[in-house]
Amino acid sequence: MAELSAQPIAKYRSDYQAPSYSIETVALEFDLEPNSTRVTAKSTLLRKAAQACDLVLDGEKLELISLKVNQNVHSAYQVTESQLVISELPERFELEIVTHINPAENKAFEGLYQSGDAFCTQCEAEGFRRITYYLDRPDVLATYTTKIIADKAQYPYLLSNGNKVGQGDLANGKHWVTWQDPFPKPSYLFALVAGDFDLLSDSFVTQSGRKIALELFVDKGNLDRTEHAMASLKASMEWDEQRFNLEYDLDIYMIVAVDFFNMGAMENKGLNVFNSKYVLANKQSATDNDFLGIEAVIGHEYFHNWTGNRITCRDWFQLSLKEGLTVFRDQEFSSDLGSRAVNRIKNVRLLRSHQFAEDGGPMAHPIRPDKVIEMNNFYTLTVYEKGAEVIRMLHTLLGEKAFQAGMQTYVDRHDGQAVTCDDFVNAMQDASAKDLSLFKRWYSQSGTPILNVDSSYDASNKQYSLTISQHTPATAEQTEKLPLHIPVSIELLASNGNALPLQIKGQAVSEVLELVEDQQTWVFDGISDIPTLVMLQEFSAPVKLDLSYSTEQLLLIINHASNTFARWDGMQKLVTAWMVQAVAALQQGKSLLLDEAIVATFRQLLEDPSIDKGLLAELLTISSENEIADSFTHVDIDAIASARDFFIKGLAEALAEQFCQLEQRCAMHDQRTLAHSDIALRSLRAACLQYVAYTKPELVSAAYFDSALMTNKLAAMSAANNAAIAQRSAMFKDYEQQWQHDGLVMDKWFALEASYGEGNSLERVKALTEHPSFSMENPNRVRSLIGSFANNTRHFHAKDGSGYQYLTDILCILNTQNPQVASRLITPLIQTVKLDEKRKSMIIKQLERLAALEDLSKDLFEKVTNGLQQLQA
Ligand code: B3K
Ligand code: ZN
Repeated sequence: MAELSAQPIAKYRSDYQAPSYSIETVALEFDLEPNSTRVTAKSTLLRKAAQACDLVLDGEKLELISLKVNQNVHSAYQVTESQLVISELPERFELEIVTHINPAENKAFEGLYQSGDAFCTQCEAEGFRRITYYLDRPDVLATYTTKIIADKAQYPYLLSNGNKVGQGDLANGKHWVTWQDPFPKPSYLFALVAGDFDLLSDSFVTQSGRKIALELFVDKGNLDRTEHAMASLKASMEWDEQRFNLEYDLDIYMIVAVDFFNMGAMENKGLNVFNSKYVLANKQSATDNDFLGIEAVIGHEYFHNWTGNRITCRDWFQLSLKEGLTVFRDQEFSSDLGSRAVNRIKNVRLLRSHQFAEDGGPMAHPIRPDKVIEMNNFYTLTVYEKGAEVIRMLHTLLGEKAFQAGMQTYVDRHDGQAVTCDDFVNAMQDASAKDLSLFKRWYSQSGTPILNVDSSYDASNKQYSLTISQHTPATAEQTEKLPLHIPVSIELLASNGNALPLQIKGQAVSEVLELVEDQQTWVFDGISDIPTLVMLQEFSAPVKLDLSYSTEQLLLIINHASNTFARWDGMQKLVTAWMVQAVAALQQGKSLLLDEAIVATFRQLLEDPSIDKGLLAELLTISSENEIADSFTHVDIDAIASARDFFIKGLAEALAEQFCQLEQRCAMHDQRTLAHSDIALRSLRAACLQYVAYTKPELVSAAYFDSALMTNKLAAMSAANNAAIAQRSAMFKDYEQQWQHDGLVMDKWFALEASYGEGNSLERVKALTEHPSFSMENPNRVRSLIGSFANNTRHFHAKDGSGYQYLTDILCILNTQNPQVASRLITPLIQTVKLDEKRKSMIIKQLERLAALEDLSKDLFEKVTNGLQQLQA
């Protein structure tokens, strides 16, 4: 590996130290100008350390103008690239710091920056230090007052956290507004927005009768796309009262949608800033999935007000304290409002296709990481999604009632504090009297456990003996693994499909078995028939199963399991088993055959009028290549893609009539509303179109041109893309013509273009970077085009290495401009340890190229270093 000049330094969870000073109040004043904004920060500080000591403040890309202590110019300080160290301080004092910053030049979208003509901020995790010198860590909680001064014509709205307490005009065409946030908060929750917007106003009356003003700010001309976001906000407020008994606290809740944003949204106190992707939607411009995504993200940020803002993290290693819990809450919100089964299936797909890969890759980490170089690299599927699974396991072990009692204890104990994951589990333990000491290992151990199952049936004694053992394979950063506390929810099916009652020694027992040792055995009695074991109902734990089923057993599960998720999972097992043997056949040069049992299963489902439409759509949606890859120790990109294509095409031909009929029926019954029953019909129609494209492509084209709904148009385009039908180009041209003025809507088009497998995908993507709707500066555009190309497995992993080289070229550009986005895009290049040696050596070359960059960002440094280490081991 190339020599690096200044190696970034890692931080360790075990090194935590309480801050030497606390900050009680902060008064900020911003004089906003694009190229030189003046920031005055007056804080009151109190030394916490026993002995006199320096005050070490964080600061990046700041120009220090002046520094005063108790109103006197103070000269005992030193400035470095990332710190301001102040000496000779009294125990309690007022500190005044004036800095200049340049929002217009800030393309990293952290700190204060410009999105279009507006100013906005992003401070989590460590962006506040780009605004002023501060103790930029989550365990320093202060109350903020923020005065914003700006040109009145250009920036009629000046917003910050809390309640508006004053405003006025100034002589020079400027005006000012002052905000006060009564709730002490860490700096990462600070926000400021200034600009000219369209405003949607509404209100919500809380359970205690307080009227909250709700304000949604969007770019001018976008009001017709705001209704759903506002409805979602109100639904979130109501749901959190009903299910969690948590009420909103300020008098106003504001959301601002911006076009330039590195992630989905941000939960700043009382003033959420959102990527416009998670606000703007109407039926012409957005799909049902967009609508559902908006509902989930609006909910997620709102739920943070309690799980994140009122109770926050002591240090960033505890991130899952707020994120895992809040994802669990938003998942429950979506499931209570929509289809629980479909939501569960989608969440499990995400875990299996991407989080499991993270566990197996070079950036593996526990949900509470131990070592971090760049905090932004740890907003991961592991911290968020696996973190939510850990909360869900607690919920499964405790049940809703005890879980809610635990939440109440957590809130009562820790409101207004910055706490740890242990504090959360302790609250759950104390409220439920359940011993969770072993359960805490989920927070410290990385990797996906594998459960091995052994069973036997004793017909004469009517006993069924079940032995489950667990082991977690070593991960890149942690070799020693211990047994975990795993809830395993099971069902036993008799051969007629009936559920057999579970009893041990004559006593009825819970369907949730608690595995706490390396291996445990349960002997169920009164089992009158040789049972089929349904494992992991509702995916009760984020684990893999080492358990093989006969086709007959899987069919019994698919048709009779009581748990809907388990039925879907049975189908996954059936299809995956076929894929595994198909890949082996291809590798041996044999031809493929789709067995009749599989075709018959699909036929029966397609012809079953009673089946839930949303579930059927999921059953018909074949796992992605990433999901399938998870079943292999060596990944053969080409064979997996060919097997998957063969399967879909084979099914399309064998059941052509059924798919066409069902597609037409869905179209006919759809009332075109956003009711969940209509959403289910459209998703089933979309699933059918994927197959119909191979046999009746004209129906796909009709679905596009005959519908005004974006959901149907996109379903048709996606089907046309995958089956590469002749009608594709007319549809794509039409879309481009209609939407080229609107980058957000064009993102869908860019994503499909980049995933298209026909012709030279790489050249097409390169050419599209010159498209008038594309911009390398906009994170959404980059993710849609470049990110989708990196998931177009056949072309990204082209044998000549051209895909790797291109992604690396792009990463070299983004490295300096927007390291956070670069660091997300690199994932498909580093999660590659299971690939063949030839590809791995080409990837190593590209990673070495990045490592040699003189100004390699901390973000990429951490991933490139770990990536190389795993690939070269
Ligand atoms: N808390 C933010 C994410 C911040 C990411 C910083 N790189 C959004 C969320 O999870 O709700
Ligand atoms: Zn969050």
